[in-house]
Amino acid sequence: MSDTFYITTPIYYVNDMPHIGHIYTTVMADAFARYQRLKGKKVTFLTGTDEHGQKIEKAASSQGIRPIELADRVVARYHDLWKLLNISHDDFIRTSEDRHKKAVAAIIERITAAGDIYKGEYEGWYDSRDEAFVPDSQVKDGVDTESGNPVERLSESSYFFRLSAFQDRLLEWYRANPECIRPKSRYNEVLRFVEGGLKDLSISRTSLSWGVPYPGDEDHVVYVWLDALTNYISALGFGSDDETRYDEFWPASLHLVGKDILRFHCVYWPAFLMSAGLPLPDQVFGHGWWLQDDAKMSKSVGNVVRPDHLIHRFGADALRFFVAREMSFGQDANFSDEAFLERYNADLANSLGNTASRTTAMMTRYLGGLVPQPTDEGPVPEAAAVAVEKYIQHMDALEPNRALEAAWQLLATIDVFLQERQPWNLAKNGDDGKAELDSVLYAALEGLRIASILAEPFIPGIAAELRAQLGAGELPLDMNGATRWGGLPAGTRLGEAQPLFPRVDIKAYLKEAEQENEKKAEAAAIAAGDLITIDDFAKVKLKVGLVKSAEPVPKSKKLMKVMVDIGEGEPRQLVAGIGERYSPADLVGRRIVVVANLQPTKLMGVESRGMLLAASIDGAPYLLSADDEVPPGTGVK
Ligand code: ME8
Repeated sequence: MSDTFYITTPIYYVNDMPHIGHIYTTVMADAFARYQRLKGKKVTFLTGTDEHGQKIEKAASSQGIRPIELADRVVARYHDLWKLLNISHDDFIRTSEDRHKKAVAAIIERITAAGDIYKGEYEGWYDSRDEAFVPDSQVKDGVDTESGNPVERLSESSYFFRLSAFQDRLLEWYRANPECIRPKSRYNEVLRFVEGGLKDLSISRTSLSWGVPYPGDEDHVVYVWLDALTNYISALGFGSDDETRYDEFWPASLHLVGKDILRFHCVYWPAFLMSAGLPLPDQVFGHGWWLQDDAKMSKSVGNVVRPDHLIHRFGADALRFFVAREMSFGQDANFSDEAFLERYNADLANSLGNTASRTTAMMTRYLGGLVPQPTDEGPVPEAAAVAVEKYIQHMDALEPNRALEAAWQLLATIDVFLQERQPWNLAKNGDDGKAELDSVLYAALEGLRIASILAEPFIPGIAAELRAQLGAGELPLDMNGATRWGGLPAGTRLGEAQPLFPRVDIKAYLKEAEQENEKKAEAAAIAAGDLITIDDFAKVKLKVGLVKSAEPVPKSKKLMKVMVDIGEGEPRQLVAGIGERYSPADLVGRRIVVVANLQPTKLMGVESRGMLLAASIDGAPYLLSADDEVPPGTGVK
């Protein structure tokens, strides 16, 4: 078995800010990378950004900046986010880097030499306003359904990759390597697709300038997928003067991707590599989709998705844990605050946090914080051995949620064991209870130490904190440390105890989340341009009016009939809901502000030909007034 492990995430587009989906893939890749390091593998973990193409060019121009400026901005966001989430990538590749361009040129040279590239005409739907081709799937009745622009059938010169010639070789590869695509359902999907036949692939554009220049033909740039997929070898120095890392780490052990881009990774990429005479990746895993309820529903309690907020409030590890534990790897899952909070309280605050804090508190109280010498640790060593074995099996089989389940079974065993043995009672029995007390607390400590190793790939920050609290901070951190019971030496002094995950009041949190979300929605509506123009405002004719007379509308508590001089000769009759705060005597002689061009209406059978303006405090009206020197009928702007 190889002693290296090379894992990659997709490189993310820079026309969009990172969101929960990008976080998910990267966190899972990080967990696998960390796990392989614990096993002693030499790991390279790569992530990065996909910066070329029309979408990015367009997004940049709509913001009035150059594509590279947009890319720099979004890349900075990714760097910050990965730091915040404790992502342990070894490299970050950007397709705008020279090392990448060199690798793209090198792979194209090899594919060309193999005779798999020819020049032809690419025909498609062209949007002349945006100066770009639009995918067939996006066109309906001669219109681009995304931009609304008209499109026309056009063709341009393009280089093509002879993908059609690779059908048999690809099918052979899939059949000889039934694990090369996972999960199984996706393997079958890809197989069916390729069995259906393959079309040659356009790999260059002349209608685009933001891309890797096509080697030897400056009219063309390399079209997106050949450019993007090559990142996996360009980061290893392929095509550079020094290919040692490429030689050491290629082929990749695992390309982790979302199911949306499986086909590119399982059809195009292996075909490019075959043509170039390069080894194929060991495995591509297409994970499922995080779903969230639509924006409207997200306002309702429990469906507010706010990863930034969750990280800020509960810490990176809580979010990392949730996404890893909640989603069955490979399937879709729904993201909701409610599910997050429930798991947080049950698995983190309770199973992990509470078991740890009870153990360390008893250690301090009964044993002065010094790790005791055990004699009989009960069922915990066996439970630990089982948990570790299952954990390793599931991690190796890419079932991270099940690996976590196994680790948490160990925590449950410790919890039940403490309940049964009741160290608080043993402590009361003086010397008689001492040997058992020592053993029980040792078992809990050692079980927690092992659990902290299993948890490390998923919650590295808290796992380190827990190890420090257990006095295990200096012990080597690797899987051997998990498989060996008794790693925590007697006499070790425990670190300072701190709560790991304080419990959350779910109801209060959700209420607060909902309120914040409403505020955000309002702000977003304003930001999105839900503003009125000065012309909109000018439609409302406001005038200063002098109240001539006022009387209550019969049978109404609130309504008042008011006659107002607004400079029209005859006073206007208005009906206003101000009777509870103002009497007729308060009103007569007052200068108020009136909406003069409101459609007339009837209130309690009385005609009202306008509206007066009042501030409203909890529904109670406070009239707006004008200074005495303003003549009735003066316009208000
Ligand atoms: O496709 N649930 O970049 P991209 C789970 N640049 N994962 C999700 C997700 C969701 N709702 N949304 C996104 C690209 N993802 C290309 C890739 S690779 C050579 C080029 C994750 O920014 C998932 O991993 O659109 C998906 O494959 C990826 O983000 C797409 O990121």
